[in-house]
Amino acid sequence: MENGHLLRFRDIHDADWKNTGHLTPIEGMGEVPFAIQRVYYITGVSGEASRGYHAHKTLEQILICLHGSVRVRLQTAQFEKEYLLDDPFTGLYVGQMAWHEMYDFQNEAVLLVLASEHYDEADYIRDIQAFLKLLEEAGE
Ligand code: T46
Repeated sequence: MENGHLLRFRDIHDADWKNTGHLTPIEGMGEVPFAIQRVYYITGVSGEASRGYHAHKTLEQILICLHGSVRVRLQTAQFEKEYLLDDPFTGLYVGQMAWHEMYDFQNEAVLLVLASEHYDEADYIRDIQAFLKLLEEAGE
């Protein structure tokens, strides 16, 4: 799957959905193209704050905004793009070598992340210059 790909998840509901709501199933190696090894979520971020500012060497992740909204900037060898995540039925694929920044958290945003590996600080590239150098060395 390409960095920046937007996945659309199922919205299971009945005719009385305004009362009974929605159910969205997500299975590893199903809707998500990897076995899910870790789940975490980010809450309580103010609209002025931002997070991320790193890339991963091998990790694959899907970002889903369950409540509120958040903007995500992705930078890869191929493109630089901003995404607005504002519904629980859309997932943003962030794979290897994608610099990502999350900002403009609104309306008590809840950002859920499904990850392909357990947490490993050695997989992070936290220095933008080092990230750009790696892209250059890879000839991308
Ligand atoms: C991404 C966004 C959405 C852990 O101990 N376990 C974990 O699973 C994670 C993700 C983090 N941590 C520790 C490591 C740091 O001491 O929590 C602290 C903050 O982690 P990080 O700098 O990774 O947080 P964010 O919000 O900047 O970024 C994270 C993911 O790393 C990132 O890939 O997509 O959330």
